[in-house]
Amino acid sequence: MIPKDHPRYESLLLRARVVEAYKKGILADSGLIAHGRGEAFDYLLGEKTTRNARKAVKAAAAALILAKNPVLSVNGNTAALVPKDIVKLAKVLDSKIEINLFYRTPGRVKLIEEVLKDGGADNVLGTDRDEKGMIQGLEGPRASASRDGVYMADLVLVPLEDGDRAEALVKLGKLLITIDLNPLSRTAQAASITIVDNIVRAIPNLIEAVKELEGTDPSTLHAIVKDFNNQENIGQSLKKISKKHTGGLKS
Ligand code: PTJ
Repeated sequence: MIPKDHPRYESLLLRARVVEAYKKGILADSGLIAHGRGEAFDYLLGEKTTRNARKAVKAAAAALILAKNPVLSVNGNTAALVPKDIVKLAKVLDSKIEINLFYRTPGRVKLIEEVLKDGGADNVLGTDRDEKGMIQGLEGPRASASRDGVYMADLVLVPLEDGDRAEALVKLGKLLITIDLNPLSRTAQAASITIVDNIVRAIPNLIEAVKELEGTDPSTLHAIVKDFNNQENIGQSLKKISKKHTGGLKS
């Protein structure tokens, strides 16, 4: 039981959730390590959504609304932390959800499918029942994607993604949106839109942004996407970290 007045209450609550998901078999053991890395960056960023993360969310929402065939990719960490919100986002966008695991096992796929269905998903792609397409440049189970999902998608939202697969998806011409607390990760650098924020804040913010932008004319949406500069936005996250911890000293 975590005391509510603990200064790191929220952070400890998330830790407890990933540990529980690991014990249930939803989260990969490496998912715990990945979470720790994310936690460190979240701490450095002040554990709040920054102004530049909000900008990235707005651009991501506009791109998701414009996409013809968007797919939300779900891994163990996403299923552990935001299963219901992912389903909500898929519903407001009318998009598909696909399980894509780096450490793929039939058992984890089944458990994550159950978690998403319990969260309200009607259809979940990426299970072993799907017809598969192979993503060029990758090997092993990581290379396969659902033919009706990521393989055919024009836009993929891949939170907490491994760098190799992110780069391979970009090479296939897909618009890649990621959520990654590490602004320097290969995935953050490869994506067209990187939301440098904790997934537990980014997905609810995306739902709100999609609702706000719904009904906006496509030319305005295109302009929002075009005006967004990912490198500049990532640079602002890095500046935020250094300012926060050096009092803004210039070196
Ligand atoms: O469930 P699987 O088998 O698909 O495996 C998932 C992991 C995350 C283990 C796998 O994809 C992996 O090894 O990823 P990486 O390369 O460690 O990248 C994860 C990235 O997510 C890192 O840059 C972390 O900083 C970031 N991260 C971790 N927790 C969060 C996060 N970003 C946003 N919100 C978080 N809560």
